[in-house]
Amino acid sequence: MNNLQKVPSVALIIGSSGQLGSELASALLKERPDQTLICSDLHQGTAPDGALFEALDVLNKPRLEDMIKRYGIQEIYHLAAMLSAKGEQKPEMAWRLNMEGLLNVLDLSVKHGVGRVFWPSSIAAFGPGTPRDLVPQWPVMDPRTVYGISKLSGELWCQYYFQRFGLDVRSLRYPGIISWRTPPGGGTTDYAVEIFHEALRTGAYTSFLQAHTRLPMMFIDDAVRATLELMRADGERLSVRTSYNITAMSFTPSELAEAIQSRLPDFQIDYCADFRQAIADTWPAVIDDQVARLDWGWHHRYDLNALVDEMLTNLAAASVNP
Ligand code: AKB
Repeated sequence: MNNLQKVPSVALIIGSSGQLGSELASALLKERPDQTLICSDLHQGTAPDGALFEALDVLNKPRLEDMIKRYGIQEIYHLAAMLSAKGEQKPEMAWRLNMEGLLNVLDLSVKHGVGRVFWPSSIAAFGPGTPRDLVPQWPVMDPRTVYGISKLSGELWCQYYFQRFGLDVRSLRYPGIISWRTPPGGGTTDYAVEIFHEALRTGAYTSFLQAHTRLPMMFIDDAVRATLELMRADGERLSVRTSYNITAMSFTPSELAEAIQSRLPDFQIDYCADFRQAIADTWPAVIDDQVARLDWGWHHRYDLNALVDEMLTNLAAASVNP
């Protein structure tokens, strides 16, 4: 079987207007230009050339079912979720969207024979009982946010659907994702994107996390590539059916600011921690992703310096040619 034949020809992204979904759509089309790709999000949005767009609330199960049947969906990327910081402000809504949305996707995938499902977990699934440094694949997991609880529960549901119904559902525990095209929305790691916009716009940034808060992070290109590599990996090689640890780098706001200052010497940072500090304090600093490296060959390409170069170069170019 050649590589193209391994890629399903009808795929659905749920949450395609978000930080990851928007870039994943382009990557999927590049991988298989002749596929039918349906992008969907809560509100009417756009899809890259070659893809279709349908408005979809993942909590509307009949509508999701209709789309799966109508298009003959073979692969689903279910990315719609409420992130950690926003979830603490709307806990009931976060739980409902994150859990009921996932259960709708899992249930309908079994019912209609969807071949493969991707669902993202997060470092938010860890908690204060998890080792802070070099978190192994199977540590204590005691999340303290609604988002984190939904991620841990979701991981177990994914494993349950795999074991009980044979649904080929795959998952990654993303660290903070840093992108320049589409911003994140409502996370604790969002400072690491905002800082670049403000560095170029005003030359100064006030971080909502303290200077020495170290968190795991990844550049968007690595996150998209990891997703596709996991989805194309031989299922026999996957020893984890909850969610794989993956990482690329860990840094603090002050280390990120220094890296920006080495390119923009006038850049100023100060610190005014808000409620997101308490969330970050329950998350680990460094992740051990050797199981992903062994099982399906994961390796990151972007370290802190490469990330800062990409962000500043691309954001500066985008502000000249919006
Ligand atoms: C968040 O900060 O909530 C997300 C995440 C780490 O899952 N970026």
